[in-house]
Parts: sequence; C-alpha cells; structure tokens
Amino acid sequence: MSINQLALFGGRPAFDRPLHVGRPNIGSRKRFFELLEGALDRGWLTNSGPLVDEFEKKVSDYVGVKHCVSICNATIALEIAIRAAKLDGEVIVPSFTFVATAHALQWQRITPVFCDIDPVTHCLDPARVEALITPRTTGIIPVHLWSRPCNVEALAEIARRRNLTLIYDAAHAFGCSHNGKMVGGFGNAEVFSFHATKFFNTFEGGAIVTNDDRLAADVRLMRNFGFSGYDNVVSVGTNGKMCEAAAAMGLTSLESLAQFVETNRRNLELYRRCLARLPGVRLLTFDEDERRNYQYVVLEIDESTADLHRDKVLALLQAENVLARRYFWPGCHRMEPYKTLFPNAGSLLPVTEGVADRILVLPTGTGVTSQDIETICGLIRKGIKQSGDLRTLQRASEPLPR
Ligand code: T4K
Repeated sequence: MSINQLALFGGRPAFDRPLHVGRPNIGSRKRFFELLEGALDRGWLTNSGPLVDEFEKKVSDYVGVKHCVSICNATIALEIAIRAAKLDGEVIVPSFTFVATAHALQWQRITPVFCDIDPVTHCLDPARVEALITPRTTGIIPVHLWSRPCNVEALAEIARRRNLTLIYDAAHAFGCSHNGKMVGGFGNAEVFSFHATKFFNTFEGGAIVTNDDRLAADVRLMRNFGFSGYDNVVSVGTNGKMCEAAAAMGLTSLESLAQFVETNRRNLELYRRCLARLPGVRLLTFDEDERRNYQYVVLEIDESTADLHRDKVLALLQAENVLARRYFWPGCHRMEPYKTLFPNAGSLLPVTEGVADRILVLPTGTGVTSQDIETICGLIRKGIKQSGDLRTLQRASEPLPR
C-alpha cells in the first residue's frame, strides 16, 4: 500500500457531512431575532445605532479599556488604526499570520518587513525585531497568534526605546489575558476580529480598542468618512462602520461567550487525551492560569518522527470529510505581492518556514461533538501508524549494508 492510499480507509468517508474548521458558534436565535426586530422597528440599521453603541460599551467594559470602536471587519480596522497612528515607511510584522496583517500595510503603500517567530509561541520573536529596525521603521504590528499573547513586555520595551508605535493584531485573542490583564489594553491599540470563523462573531466585524483618547477620536472619525457632524468633514476617512445586524449578533454572542470558551476548552482537552503519546504529533498548549478562548486546535506534526508529512495527514482527513486547515501556510512572504517584492525573505524566516510546514488546524467549536473528535483522532492515529508500519517494512526490505 502506498502512503497516498492511506486516505482511503474504507469505501465511504468517516463523516457524511463536512466538518469544517471555522464553523461559527451561534448563540440564542431567539435573542438575536428579538434584537434584530428592534432594529427593524426603529428603522435604524447602521451609522451608530443603539445596538452598536451598546455593543461597544459592553466590549470595552469586558476588556477593561477606555475605548472600543467597532468596525465592519478586522482588516479595515487594522487599516484605520495604521492610518490614524500615522504609520508610514516600514512596519515590522510576522509573516506567519493571516495575509490581512500584511495587506493592511501594503494597501496603504507601507512596506511590511517580515520578522521571524518564536518556535514555541509562534508569535513575533522580539529578539529578531531589533535587527530589522531602520530609519524608515515607524511601527510594529505583532499578532497574538492562536490566542496566546505575544511577549508584550519585550515588545513594549523595544517600541519605547526605539520610539515606535505598537499596534497588536489581536484577531485571535478576544477574551484572553496576559498576567491577568485582558488583551486589548496592550500597545497603542489592539484590533479584534469578530469574523464568522472566530469563536465569537458578529457575522463580519472587528474593533479597535485603545486607552488613547486622541487615537480613539481619530479612528472614530476615519471610520465614518471623516465626518465630525452633519456636513462637516475634518479628515480623510472611509466607511468602516459596523451595522446594527452585526451588533445584534455581537450582543447575542456576548451572552454565550463563556459557554463557547468552555466548549472549546473541553474539545481541546479531549483532543489532547485522544492524541496523547502519538510520535511526532504535538498539540499546542495553553497557560491554564490565563484566560484563553481555545478557538484554534493546533497540531504540529514533525515528519521525521511521525513518518508522515502534515500534508498527507491533511489529505487523509479531507478524504474523510474533515476539512482541517494548514493555517498559515505558506507564510505571507510566499504569497503575492510579497514573494515578488521580497524574493529572498525566506532566508531570514527559517522558523516561520519550518512551523508553516508542520501546522494543521483541526475543527472545534459548538458544532463538533466528542464523538467527532474521537473519530478525527482515530483517523490521525491510524494514518500515522500505517505510515510508520510501511516505513518499517520498506526499511526491512532494503538490502543489508555490506
Ligand atoms: N489578522 C489575523 C491574524 C486573522 O486571522 C484575520 C482573519 C484577520 C487579521 C482579518 O480579520 P477579518 O478582516 O476577517 O475580520 C478565514 C477568515 O475569513 C478570516 O477572518 C480569518 N482570519 C482566517 C484565519 O480564516 P479563510 O480564507 O480561511 O476563510 P474560508 O472562507 O476558507 O473559511 C474558513 C473555514 O470556515 C472553512 O472551513 C469554512 C468555514 N466557514 C466559514 C464561514 C465564513 C463556515 O463554516 N461558516 C462560515 O460562515 O479565512
């Protein structure tokens, strides 16, 4: 049997429905429709409606920051935050992130300078940031990847000493803490994503959170075309507003947030038990003393020990209707326009390239049952065992060295 045939354990796939990574968590439909009815009755659907105001107040209270400015999605939120903070020239970012982090800069003709990551946390490695700072550098945009906060102390120290603006891409880290302080209060500003695929969603949506009064005022203006009142435009702006339907979903999701986190935590725990002691396979760990949302179940597969490359495991799972994802392969620096602009970037990103080659993200959330997880883990175990047996057979059939 070849390794490619491993994907075909039986005639029919293990799941008769696709099991997606990124399946939305949906709270009380009754509550959502009530809120939506209210908006329809009021005839106020967007442009700073009461649901958006309430959502922003609840998010800023929950996170413990002075200002929450809701935005139509996190990509536009990053763009607005970058512009309001007057970044230009070069900005240091990880390449191991969703491409939106880099695009938010490139879109504004700011050069993203890709920095390598820490092999354990997968977040920007502060030790590598300093060497990339040039006279053109104006800021750093680290990403709290997989909901685990970056080394915020080291990054704050570099930013302070080198006079750089620090904006966190916190798309993965809503509801998380570092040393007991909620993510949202670090750096000059942080940006959350409330996209459908995040554990907490507003369909599409995001927010800029900050304790900086001036920055908050500026992003509010920019989110609404630069209007400071009727007929009075005081700056360049865009349309980054969240609508009432999205805020209704956000308010509904907030009421179920604790349940979403608990479901994700339980799922992760079960994955951990079911994948224990599997050679070459490591599940990402989380600091249990801190608040986490556990929204990504991240598997690192080391081919040299597992005898099976991550892509084979992916193919095997896909054939069984498990739509796992290899986030964030191949890294932004290997996507356009960056791979043309910076063809040699990979040579400075050895950790990124290695991690991007090993990561597999598995389904979790309220739509995944314990039985689903046991079956998924069984498939992974079986694939790795069969591959190991095959390699052993191959080695045994090799001629003995003379
Ligand atoms: N920074 C970081 C670090 C991010 O991860 C992201 C977004 C951003 C910034 C930008 O945030 P936003 O501007 O999006 O607010 C998905 C999401 O679209 C994206 O929001 C997310 N990160 C990224 C990690 O994942 P794709 O290209 O993988 O999307 P797609 O369409 O392939 O869907 C992903 C999975 O989710 C599929 O298995 C299908 C499933 N899905 C998706 C949707 C939309 C559902 O089951 N139901 C749904 O409604 O980017």
